[in-house]
Amino acid sequence: MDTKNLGFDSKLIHAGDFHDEKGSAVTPIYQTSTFVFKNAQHGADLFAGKEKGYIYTRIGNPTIEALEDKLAALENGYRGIALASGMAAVTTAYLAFLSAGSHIVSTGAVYGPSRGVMESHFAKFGVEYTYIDTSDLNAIEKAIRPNTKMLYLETPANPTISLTDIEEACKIAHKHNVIVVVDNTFSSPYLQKPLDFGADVVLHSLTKFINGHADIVGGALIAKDEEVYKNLRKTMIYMGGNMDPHQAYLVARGVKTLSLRLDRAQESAMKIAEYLETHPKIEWIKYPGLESFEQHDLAKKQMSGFGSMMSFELKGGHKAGTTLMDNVKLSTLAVSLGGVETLIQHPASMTHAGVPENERLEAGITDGLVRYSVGIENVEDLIADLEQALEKI
Ligand code: LCS
Repeated sequence: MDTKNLGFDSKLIHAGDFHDEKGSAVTPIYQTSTFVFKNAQHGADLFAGKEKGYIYTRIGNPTIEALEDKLAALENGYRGIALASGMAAVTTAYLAFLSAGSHIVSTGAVYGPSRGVMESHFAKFGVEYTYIDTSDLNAIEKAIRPNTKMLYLETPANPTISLTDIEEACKIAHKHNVIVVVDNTFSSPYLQKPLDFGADVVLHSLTKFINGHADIVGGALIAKDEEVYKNLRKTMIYMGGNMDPHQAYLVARGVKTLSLRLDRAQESAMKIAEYLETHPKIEWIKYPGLESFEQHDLAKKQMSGFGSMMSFELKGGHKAGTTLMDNVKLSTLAVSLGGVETLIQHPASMTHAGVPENERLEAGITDGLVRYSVGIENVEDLIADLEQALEKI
């Protein structure tokens, strides 16, 4: 169905989906590793790109392609690529555009392994890196060198919630012919569309808001144009980080309620942030919807909602944080985020434990920082849960 002129919610339901010849109402799962050629010439034509069709699931599969087309439609992109995990998307993007002697400038407070794989593996192959606070546009300009090939942004960043002005950062990067990749995991296309602000590639951990039900791991890359797409697709095919058809089916099912889930979650997040902001045991809280959030205006400029992710530090630092996490009952103590259930975790000892301490602190990931991903439970229950756990501190 041509969904080009439809609204976002209609695209969530219909973009990319198809009915097969047997009349399935939803896109069926093509759980097959390989596809039958009609004859030798047909096989040769498919390989030569003379005919459109399917060859082998690592290269392409109808169920996976349906999801890729949906994601591309949601992000206003040219085409999408679905991958086995968010990290497969990260490493595929690095591999596609970086090589020995090239340089990447990246947000310091990115998801730990996105930084870890650069410092431990890509560096081995001669890729140079600079991690900075990309919310400071001057710092981006200063960090770019003649060999810089990629500006990698995560906004809001995991777990500091700091924002980068995508439009302005893209202007700086493009002046120097630097490609811009934006990890849009924390917002999802419902709240932020980086390609509309000039980004070249959007990256997702589909594990989070897009799937939304904490039951699969997946990733995606959405390209702004054909040239970028072809490079990414070829890299994915060679690297082998493809998604599985059953995984694609689950993501395509989960994403249909993205706007409904996020509307509820962000409404609750605002109430919880307001509750925590005035709580005597809270040292500070970062939530883009709060007037006190230093980048509140930037959030209003590039996001259509403030999301459901927040981070806060308790008075009493790490010890107070662990007491809170050990005493919550309704909020689940687990990593990951963006699901229907509320999750709480401690980045310094969990998701960002692999980042060296000095670099972690420099990126604003303090020892007592607690990350909270608001789900869709009743907000009164969530606040009551926090209240009883805060009393234990
Ligand atoms: N990008 C961001 C912003 C993420 O938060 C994550 C995972 C990834 C990429 C990697 O995606 P994955 O391979 O896990 O699908 N973030 C996690 C987190 O904060 N807790 O557990 C995983």
